[in-house]
Amino acid sequence: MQETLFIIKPDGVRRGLVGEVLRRIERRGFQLTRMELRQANKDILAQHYADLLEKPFYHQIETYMLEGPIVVGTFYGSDAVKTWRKTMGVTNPAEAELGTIRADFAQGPDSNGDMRNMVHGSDSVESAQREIAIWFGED
Ligand SMILES: Nc1nc2c(ncn2[C@@H]2O[C@H](COP(=O)(O)OP(=O)(O)OP(=O)(O)O)[C@@H](O)[C@H]2O)c(=O)[nH]1
Ligand SMILES: [Mg+2]
Repeated sequence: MQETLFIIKPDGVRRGLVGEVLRRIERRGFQLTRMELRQANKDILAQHYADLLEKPFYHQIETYMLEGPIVVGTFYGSDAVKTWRKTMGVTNPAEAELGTIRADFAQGPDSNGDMRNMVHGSDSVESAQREIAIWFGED
């Protein structure tokens, strides 16, 4: 059993797709353990995306994630980290497999390389623990 962190990014909230994402988590049998609607800020994003700070596209991530409120939450269940990554699909929505959230709902990349891939999921159990501490202030 594992716990993972998910984010419904600003486009998902704005487009009214929160329920759609939560439905996929819940019907899979995962148990929601934390959830908040909140506005990110530059500081928390720099912690969350620490490994991408030096990338040339970091400012695009920042702009995207600050466009509006996000839903940040955690859920618990069998193989939660990997199962959620598979449910989301790969980073680039244009390459994501049909049936994944990113293929079915997300947009991009556009001519600027901007991707609105709508959801986030921790990429390992260690990342999940690190990210839960960042967003929910727990060890
Ligand atoms: N513009 C642009 N954005 C990128 C690129 N690569 C990644 N990103 C953005 O940066 C975010 C984090 O990148 P990664 O951690 O490598 O991808 P990921 O794990 O599938 O996505 P997250 O769940 O958001 O962490 C992605 O979700 C994209 O929004 C890129 O080449 N160009
Ligand atoms: Mg990532």
